[in-house]
Amino acid sequence: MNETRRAVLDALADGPIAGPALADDLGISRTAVWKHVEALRDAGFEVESASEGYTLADVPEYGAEAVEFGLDAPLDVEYHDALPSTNDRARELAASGASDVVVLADRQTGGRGRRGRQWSSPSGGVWMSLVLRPDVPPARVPLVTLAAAVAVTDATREAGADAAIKWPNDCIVPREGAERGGDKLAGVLTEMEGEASRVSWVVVGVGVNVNVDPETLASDATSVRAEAGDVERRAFVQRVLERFHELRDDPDAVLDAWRDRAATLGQRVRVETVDGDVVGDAVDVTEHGALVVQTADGREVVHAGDCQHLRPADGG
Ligand code: BT5
Repeated sequence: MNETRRAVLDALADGPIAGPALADDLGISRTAVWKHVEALRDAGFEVESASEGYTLADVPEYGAEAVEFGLDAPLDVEYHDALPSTNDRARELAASGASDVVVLADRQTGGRGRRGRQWSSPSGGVWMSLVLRPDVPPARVPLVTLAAAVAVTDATREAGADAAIKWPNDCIVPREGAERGGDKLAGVLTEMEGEASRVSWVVVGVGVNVNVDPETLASDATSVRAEAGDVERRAFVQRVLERFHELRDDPDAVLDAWRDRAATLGQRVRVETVDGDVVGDAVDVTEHGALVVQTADGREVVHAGDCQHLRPADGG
C-alpha cells in the first residue's frame, strides 16, 4: 500500500472526516481522495460516507491491505489467493532487489519443507515468506529461523495452543510418549543467497496450520483450530510479523526467548545429520543456532539435521 493510501486509511479509521478536509490535510485533490476511497472499497474495506464525511466501518478479513492496516512493523505485504510456494515468489522478489516484503497466500499448491519435502498448505492456514536483506554473515542466518520459531510460538500460544519449539524449525504441541515429541503446528523454511562474508538476501518461509482441520494435513500434525479454535488470520499474521520484527536485530533476546520456549532442551534426542545420527541429551543452543548434544562420547554441536525427541529409555 502506498504512503498516501495508508494515510487515507488511517484518517478514515479516525473518522468521520469530510473529503475536502482530507484532501487539504494530505495535500492531494478531492478526486484523488475519492479514488483512494474507491480502491480501499475494492480491497474489501467498508467505508461509509455520510454528511459528516467518511468513516471506516469494517476491515477485510484477509489480504495485503488488511494485514498492512495497523501493522506495527515496516513491511509491505503482497497477497495471492493461491501460489505454488510463497518461498518461490519471495525468492523471485529477492532476486530482483526487493526487501522487507511479505508474500502471503491463502493456499499453496506446491508448498515445500526442508530437503525437498512437501508441505500441505490448504486454504485457511497462514503461509507466508519474508524477504530480508540483513547485513550479517551467513553464519548468523540460523538465528533468523530461531526468531521466526519464537514469533510463531508466541502467536500460537496467545491463540490458546500449548505450543513449544522443537529444534530447529518446528513449532509443536508436545504430547507425552509421541513418536516425534508432539504434533506439528508450524514449520519454518529459511533460504538464502550470499557470499562467505555477507548475506545478499534471506527468505524466511513460515507455515502455520491455523484455521484448518489436521486430518487434511500430514500425520502427526495439528492446528490452532484443533487446539484452541479458529482465529482471525489478519491479527494472527500481524502478531507473528511484529514479534519477529521486535526480535530480529537482537540475537541475545532471540536466544533467550528460544531457550525459554524450547521443548527440545533437556530432552533425550536423536538428530539425523548428513554424517550420521547423534544421540544424547540436548543441553543448549549456540549463538549460531546449533544444537549442543551431550552424547556418551562427549559434547557434539549439530548445525543441521532432523531432530527426534526420544523417550528416556529409547536410543541408549
Ligand atoms: C518444515 O519443513 O517444517 C518447513 C515448512 C515451511 C512451510 C512454509 S509455508 C510458506 C513457505 N512456502 C513454502 O513453500 N514453504 C514455507 P520440514 O521440517 O522438512 O517438515 C516437513 C514435514 O512436515 C513433511 O515431510 C511432513 O511430514 C510434515 N508436514 C507437511 N505438511 C505439514 C503441515 N501442514 N503441518 C504439519 N506437518 C506437515
